[in-house]
Amino acid sequence: MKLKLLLSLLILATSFGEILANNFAESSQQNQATTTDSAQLDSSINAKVKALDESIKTSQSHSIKVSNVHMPDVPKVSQMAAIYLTLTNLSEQSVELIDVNTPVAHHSMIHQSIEEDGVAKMRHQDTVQIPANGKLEFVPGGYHIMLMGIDKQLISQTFEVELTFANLQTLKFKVKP
Ligand SMILES: [Cu+2]
Repeated sequence: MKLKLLLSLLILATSFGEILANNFAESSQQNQATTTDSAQLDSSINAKVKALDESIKTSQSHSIKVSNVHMPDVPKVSQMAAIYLTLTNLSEQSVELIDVNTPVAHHSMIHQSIEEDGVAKMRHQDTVQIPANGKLEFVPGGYHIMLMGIDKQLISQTFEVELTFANLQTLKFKVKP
């Protein structure tokens, strides 16, 4: 009698164990499936971003000329730097600059220095226009490219800055410290 009970308990325990094992196998399979899905999604997103990147890269702006590039020495304690330059528009249409990027800084943006109530301030500009057959000068006290969170190591060597215009054409120029 006791042996029978023990035996049935054992059977019960064994089948319970099997169920557990099966459930575990199933759930780990599901996990695998999810991982594969997200990996596929990732690679398809990456492919799209890359394609977009390529299409922008192959479309360089020829209507804008960059000159007078200079960057004042960056004080040792500063995490910021300013770049000055002249953008000349050789086309018959005004061109809008919409973005600035460089690998040497966390953030790069267009700033305009202004004086408000006798206080010097810097105002962030989302975009700036370079007039048709004209130029836009980035000079101290006016427009500048502001680099924030700079990498001191990278900025001490020649580095590249990329401008993006409203038509998504880009233009790269070098800054020599
Ligand atoms: Cu600034």
